[in-house]
Amino acid sequence: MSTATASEDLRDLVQSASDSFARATTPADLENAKAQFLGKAGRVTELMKGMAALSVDEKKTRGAAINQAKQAIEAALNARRQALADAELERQLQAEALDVTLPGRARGQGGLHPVSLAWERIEQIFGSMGFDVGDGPEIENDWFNFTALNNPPNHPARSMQDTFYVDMNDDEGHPYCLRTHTSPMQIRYATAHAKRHAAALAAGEIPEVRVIVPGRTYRVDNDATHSPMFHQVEGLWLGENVSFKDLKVTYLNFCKAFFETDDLVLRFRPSYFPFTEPSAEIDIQFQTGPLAGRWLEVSGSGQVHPQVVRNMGLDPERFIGFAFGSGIDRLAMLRYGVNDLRLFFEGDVRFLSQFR
Ligand code: 2U9
Repeated sequence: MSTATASEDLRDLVQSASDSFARATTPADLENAKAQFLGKAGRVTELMKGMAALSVDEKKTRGAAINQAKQAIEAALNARRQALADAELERQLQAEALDVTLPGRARGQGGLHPVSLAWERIEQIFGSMGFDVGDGPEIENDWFNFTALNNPPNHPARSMQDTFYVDMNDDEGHPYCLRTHTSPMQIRYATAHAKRHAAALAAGEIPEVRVIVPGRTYRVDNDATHSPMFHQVEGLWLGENVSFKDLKVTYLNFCKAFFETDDLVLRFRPSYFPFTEPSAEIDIQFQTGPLAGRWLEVSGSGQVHPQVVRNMGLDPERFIGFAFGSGIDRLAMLRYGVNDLRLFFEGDVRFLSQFR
């Protein structure tokens, strides 16, 4: 074999390796191609083995030439590896590319539920008249939900028909229930403020209790005007000389602010509640607008029963005042012109989106 032929051979080998590497389009292809040339049974190893029969001088020249070819093949391999890695990176960048010129995906705008809107307005309006806002448990015991509020032991309100009972008894052996009104919280509120009251009394003052309690309440009831879960706001104002006149002024001012009109009148109709004496239903009549001329019942009310004042740990000879209870859902229906209570609880976006 002449030297010229031998080095031509090697050039062909390098060329053939480069071509083979160029045809590889994945790293796996490329590793296979590498094995054919640089592997244990590869063409370069074969050439090395073929040197066994050569003379020492020939081995030197031939060995150096093969080494040179091997280095060229390795350089071609590395270049191809780099090219494939670059291409892969480019492919990933393309796949993950963001088109910042695309229009954004619109997110539907949410809003408060009409009952929440009414609830917030109620807190704001009574807050401006000096009322604190109370908040308490929705699962109550018999004392706070019934007894403290002067409900006789066999009062129908306690019956299974009206009240959701919880399968667990309190210390007195009475079952817990879902509160049927927010009044139990007024009892809790007054009890929690007993120290403040005692301190004021010791200083020769009569402290006030002036609080509203908005919240969820529960009764076994379900039709167009009743829902098993509904919302109430109850107010309580006790002091030295808080009278029915204060009730009338307070509730009238509330209505004017809540309904955003001065064109309305109130009417008090005698009624009965165990926790108030005397008691009255409050009706309102708008003088203008779509509801004008009709008497609409909006609240129960009354002077707090002396026994209930006593049950709050206060002396009924010193503390007198009024309480009222209104349905927030009903107030919201009147305020926003909704004719079916059930619309509030169905979660239909077509209905709810009208209030945002
Ligand atoms: C205490 C003492 C008395 C709250 C009152 C009513 C009258 C009343 C109903 C109206 C519609 C409930 O949502 S409704 O079904 N409520 O008629 N509530 S007086 O009286 C109290 C509250 C707390 C300590």
